[in-house]
Amino acid sequence: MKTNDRKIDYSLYLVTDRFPAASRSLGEIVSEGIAGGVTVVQLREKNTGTRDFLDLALGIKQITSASRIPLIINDRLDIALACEAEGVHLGQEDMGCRFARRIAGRSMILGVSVSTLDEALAAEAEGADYLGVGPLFATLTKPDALPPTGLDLISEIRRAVQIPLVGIGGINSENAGSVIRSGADGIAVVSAVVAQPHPGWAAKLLRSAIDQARKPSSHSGKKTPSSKR
Ligand code: TZP
Ligand code: MG
Repeated sequence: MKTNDRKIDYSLYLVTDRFPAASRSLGEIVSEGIAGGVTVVQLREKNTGTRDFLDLALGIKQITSASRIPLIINDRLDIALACEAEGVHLGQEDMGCRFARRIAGRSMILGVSVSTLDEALAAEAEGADYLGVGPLFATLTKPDALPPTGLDLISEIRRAVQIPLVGIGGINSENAGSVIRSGADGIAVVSAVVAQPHPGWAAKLLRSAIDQARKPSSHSGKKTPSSKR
């Protein structure tokens, strides 16, 4: 299937991390998260050897495929291709989008992390399918994260690019609505699902915050910064 030809629902984008998951398997967390309303899963492994990463990816792919949820692999285009993931997510220090596209072909979803308007414009020009914008708020999950950008960055990028935007960094059910109201198509979370005792319930709470924020009445008279797609 050419995943890129169908519209991806970026509403609740789960990024995995084994550290806050404690003793729970990522498979359990992903399954429960999907049952609670996760719409995209990104497998993010920073310290895992290639063979183990691929094994894990193949296992998670079975879970996401069964629910028709796109799987995105962080950093590693080779792993994404090998496990037939729907996409790969690239940081500013990973392979540039233009080159990734040459290898990956048209059908693979390419996501790029951005922390500035210039990075967003460059990624869109290079053919990114969506942008991860942040860190919006302080986060303990990514020790090398840049200082929080705040929500203005989302609004600024929303006005300048047409591809979907996913806010990331320190997002929870309390602030998720503000991210959506600032113009994001979705929220990406690690600890707000992975570190929770009940990931499915945590996902449900986030989904209801997103749904609530999309209701016109929740903008208290403010115009919705609408996506130009
Ligand atoms: N990229 C920017 S912030 C971040 C990543 C992977 C970590 C987000 O984790 P959390 O727990 O949702 O703040
Ligand atoms: Mg990266």
